[in-house]
Amino acid sequence: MKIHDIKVRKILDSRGNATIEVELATSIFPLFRAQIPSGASTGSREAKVFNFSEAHAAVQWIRAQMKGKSFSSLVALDEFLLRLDGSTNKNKIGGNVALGISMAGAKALAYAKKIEVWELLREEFFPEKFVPKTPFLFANLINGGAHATGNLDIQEYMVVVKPQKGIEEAVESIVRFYRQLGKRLGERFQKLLLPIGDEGGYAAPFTANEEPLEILQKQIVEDRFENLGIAIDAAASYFWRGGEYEFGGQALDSAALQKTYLRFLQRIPSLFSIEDPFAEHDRESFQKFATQAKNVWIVGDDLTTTRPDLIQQYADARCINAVIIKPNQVGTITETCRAIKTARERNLKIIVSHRSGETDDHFIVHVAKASNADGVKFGAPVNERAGKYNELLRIYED
Ligand code: 2PG
Ligand code: MG
Repeated sequence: MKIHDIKVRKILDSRGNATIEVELATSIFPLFRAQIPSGASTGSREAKVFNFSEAHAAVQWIRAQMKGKSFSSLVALDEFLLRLDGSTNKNKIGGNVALGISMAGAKALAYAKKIEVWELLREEFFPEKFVPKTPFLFANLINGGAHATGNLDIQEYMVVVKPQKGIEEAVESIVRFYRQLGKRLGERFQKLLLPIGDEGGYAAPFTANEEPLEILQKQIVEDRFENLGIAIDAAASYFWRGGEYEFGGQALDSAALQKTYLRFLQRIPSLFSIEDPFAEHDRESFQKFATQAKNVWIVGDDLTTTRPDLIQQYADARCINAVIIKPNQVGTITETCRAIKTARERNLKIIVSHRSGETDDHFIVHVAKASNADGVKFGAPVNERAGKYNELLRIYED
């Protein structure tokens, strides 16, 4: 595949904020496009995000270097980009620009081979044999923290389907749960219309961080949802106030916050996974918590930012046993897949995730399928997020 031209345009994400779309013209006929999502609660070690004018300038320069070059694999294309950049955080070419070219390149290469994108990724990065699985479906149904107005410090309250009969049934139970939750919350807060957060989850006027957990647990039991669990993303860097955590209107030290989580785990039997329970620099608390909380997924996100070196470091220090994978945190699909491999070699659970500012591009579902991920994490199954569920239904169909 030979690169003829690269273009970047300004588009909107699901929050109505500007993001970019990269368009690749190659020796293969159609144009290949990739859209880049954006985060609200970002880890400090994520790849640099260029604004549109920076992205435009970067693309002019990259185009001059890549025009007329041929690539027969995604690794070769991404390695070329990595050499052009030469930094750890895509300072020079921008993580969003690099990812756009990488994703559009993957689409072009798959098209040329007449295969699906996930098949291309599997061939290049995950050729080993495995028993294919339907991933756990993490759906963020109650939004707090940086994703909503309201009093919740915890950013995400997720319901998790552990599929038993395949993808269609899994998606169907999320939809049913979401609708019934809306009804329950409407009655509880006596509102016809509930406020909605950035990821389509409800953002009702809860008064305590524990309240949504109790409501979700109650609904699982009373409405007899089988195979459902609960997960939270604390995104704790966002309530860290230089020395203490501001949580539920109180200033807590790390030990007190840890105790709070242990109490949640004891009182909410379906809760099995906690993402970013502590701020990204609070490594010791992750370690202590991991020894105390048994059979719990302790998930790194802002902590690890999809970087193979950080995943290795925190897995080896036993801070985490699961990891969030978001391609735009690191900046190319090759690095994303290497991050997954690093995590898998250390027996971490792998959850491929969307961002709070999403686009129509469903590439992450292909990353999940190619790598046989343990979980996928999306928002509520409505509006702009429905497309991710639809891509799941398509490519995980039996
Ligand atoms: C997270 C994500 C996705 P953001 O923290 O896990 O839900 O949020 O994209 O704002 O970083
Ligand atoms: Mg997170």
